Amino acid sequence: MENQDLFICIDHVGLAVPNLDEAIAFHTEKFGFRVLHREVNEEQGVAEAMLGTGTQEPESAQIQLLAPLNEESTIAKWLGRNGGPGMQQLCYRVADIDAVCATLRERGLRLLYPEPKTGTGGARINFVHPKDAGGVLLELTQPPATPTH
Ligand code: CMX
Repeated sequence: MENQDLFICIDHVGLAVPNLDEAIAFHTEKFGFRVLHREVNEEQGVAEAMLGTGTQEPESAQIQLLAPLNEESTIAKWLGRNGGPGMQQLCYRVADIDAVCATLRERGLRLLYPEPKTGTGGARINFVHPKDAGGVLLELTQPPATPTH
């Protein structure tokens, strides 16, 4: 892939939080964000909410609140290591995740999954290992409505 075809935009920033309802209350009451979407993703071990200003159509970069479903959750582990809530990931939106993953692999970066898994709203997702992305866990997401070709 050509460099200009890799990423569309920043899709969201993911914040790890111990309690989803408390974090939603904080971000809506203090910052005026609106809850645009909520779901539980058992495979990822998270209860999550997507927040935005609600003033743009389509909504631009969103805030993703990620709370652990159990102690084995990646988010529980992250919260324990970090000592509390914080920024767990940065997510880029892509149009063709298979092509992007193949290109990044060719460039020597480690993708966490051999094939994309299911993320927010049925998106296809994968992650670049934080050690290969400047110390940031980098998610790639292809929203369901995005044509692959
Ligand atoms: N950001 C930056 N660095 C991170 C990190 C993160 N989110 N998570 C781990 N690391 C670092 C650790 O600090 C550690 O660094 P050191 O070796 O210097 O201490 C290194 O990566 C390896 O850590 P680890 O304990 O061996 O690895 P983990 O078991 O914590 O797993 C990772 C790390 C990235 C493989 C795991 O978090 C993962 O699979 N993430 C992808 C899935 C995910 O995050 N799901 C929740 C969100 C779901 C969604 O967005 O929909």
